[in-house]
Amino acid sequence: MSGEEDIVLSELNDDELVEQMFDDLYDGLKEEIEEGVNILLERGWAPYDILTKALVGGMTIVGADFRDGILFVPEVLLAANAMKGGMAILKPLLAETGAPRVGKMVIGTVKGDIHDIGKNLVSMMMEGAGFEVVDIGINNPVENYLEALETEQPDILGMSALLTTTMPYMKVVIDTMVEQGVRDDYIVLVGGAPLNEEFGKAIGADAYCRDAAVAVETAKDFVSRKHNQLAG
Ligand code: B1M
Repeated sequence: MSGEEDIVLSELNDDELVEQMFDDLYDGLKEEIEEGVNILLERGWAPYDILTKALVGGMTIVGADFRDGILFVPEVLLAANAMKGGMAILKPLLAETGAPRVGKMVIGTVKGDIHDIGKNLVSMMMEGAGFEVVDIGINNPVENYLEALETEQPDILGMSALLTTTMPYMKVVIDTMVEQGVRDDYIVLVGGAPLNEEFGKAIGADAYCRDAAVAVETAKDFVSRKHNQLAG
């Protein structure tokens, strides 16, 4: 361990630096993660590559050890905090593409669930692709979703859930939209690690999105179809 204190991030080559960032994320070292992100940017890495290869890559390792009981909630919170530090640097860069507004999305994590990293990533990528995003945060009861839809009038409703115990709540939201006669006014996209395509279909969503990149592609696809329908 003692040797690690001497590591100078800027002296590592790209592969070594990404490896080191995995370790730093694991150890919840926010400042080191921010420094690593800045170094990769200076070296000409695309913001999206830094996000997926260094940050999401590192979080995957954290997730596996959390599952296996090697890491516990406090450590994972620190890792999440370090990841957010890196994401904050990348956010404006991902949004900087100057793409014209292609649509609007309201997104939130469902009731009982406080995981927000994946949702935040989806929001960032959607903004980068030219969508206006209204993020209603975590732990949202159905009322919050309905209120945001009414106020914001988006094209898309996005819902995120990371727990097998909270994902069924997405159906509560969709069923309530059906009851109130507003389901077909919106494109409903759902995502989160425990979901799959079958689940998305079963609860009546328009699509399940495996990751943030798929969310962007799916959103673009549905919005252009909606606009074509309106034009026709
Ligand atoms: Co939690 N947690 N956690 N956790 N946590 C998981 C989800 C878990 C799989 C870990 C494990 O056991 N391996 C497990 C769930 C098991 C299950 O349900 N079967 C779990 C558990 C059990 C818990 C607690 C119950 C632990 C406890 O207290 N005993 C507790 C629950 C709290 C609650 O919500 N009520 C809990 C707490 C926490 C922390 C607070 C410590 C922290 C969250 C911090 C935060 O988010 N601010 C945390 C974390 C960090 C994780 C893991 C390690 C990482 C999640 C993450 O951020 N991944 C996670 C393990 C894992 O998933 N491998 C785990 C990175 C992120 C980029 O990926 O979120 O999948 P993801 O998002 C992706 C896609 O899924 C998709 O795009 C994203 C980007 O590509 N996507 C969407 C997500 N949402 C979308 C919405 C869309 C479209 C795509 O809408 C259009």
